[in-house]
Amino acid sequence: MVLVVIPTYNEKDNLPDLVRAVLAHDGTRVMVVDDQSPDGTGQIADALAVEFPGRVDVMHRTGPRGLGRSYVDGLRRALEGDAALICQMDGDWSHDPKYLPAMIAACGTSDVVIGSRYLNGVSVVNWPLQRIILSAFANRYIRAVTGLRTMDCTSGYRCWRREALAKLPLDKVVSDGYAFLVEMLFEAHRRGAQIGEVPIIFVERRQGVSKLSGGVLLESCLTPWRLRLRSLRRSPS
Ligand SMILES: Nc1nc2c(ncn2[C@@H]2O[C@H](COP(=O)(O)OP(=O)(O)OP(=O)(O)O)[C@@H](O)[C@H]2O)c(=O)[nH]1
Ligand SMILES: [Mg+2]
Repeated sequence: MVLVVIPTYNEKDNLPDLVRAVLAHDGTRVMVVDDQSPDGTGQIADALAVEFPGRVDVMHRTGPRGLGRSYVDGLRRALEGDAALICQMDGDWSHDPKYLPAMIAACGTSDVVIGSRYLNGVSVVNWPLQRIILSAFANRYIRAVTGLRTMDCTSGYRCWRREALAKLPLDKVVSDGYAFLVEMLFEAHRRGAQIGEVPIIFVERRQGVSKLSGGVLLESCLTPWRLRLRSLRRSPS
């Protein structure tokens, strides 16, 4: 059984079709991790759970919201169940469920499989040029600093063998957002996990409003270099 964990915050227009598209693949289940979305996504998820008994589970988080936190809670709950494979997927259609079969198949030879935007050049639709450059740069930077060889370290579309996921110190992961994804991958790599990648075409969200800014990424990736540059410029002349 494959469990697909989908964190949501204000995805009411995306969730019903997305869940149906996931469940169209045999042997899949969905866990929605909602952070009390003001738009009522949580109730829509509950209705889907009624519509698909035993195949949709909903976690209503309370307390501080956050994507990283939601993943930690959702993946922990997922590990309590009996899924052999546990996937992570955004709820805004950027991660098309049509790639699930290829990712699931690749788990035959990898401990974790990334739905990768950067295997054949750049496969991103609807991103402004500066965001593509930023993301590509960030990935090179991450590879150089961490020793990871993965082409797309910041993709949130992933499929884990449960044993590989269970080895991660999920409760110790501190970062949120993209850094959370990199940290998870790095911890898996350190534990000897075989990391695979399957090409996907990433399409920027169809509906709704983005909640994560590229600024977060920009900041965490550029700051060390900016400081270095500044200290060079300010060296005594
Ligand atoms: N549970 C939960 N989910 C969140 C939160 N913030 C974002 N999400 C969900 O996480 C997924 C990714 O969020 P996005 O806002 O699309 O972030 P992104 O894809 O990095 O940014 P864009 O490219 O601008 O869409 C979506 O399914 C969101 O609904 C949060 O605080 N809590
Ligand atoms: Mg998105």
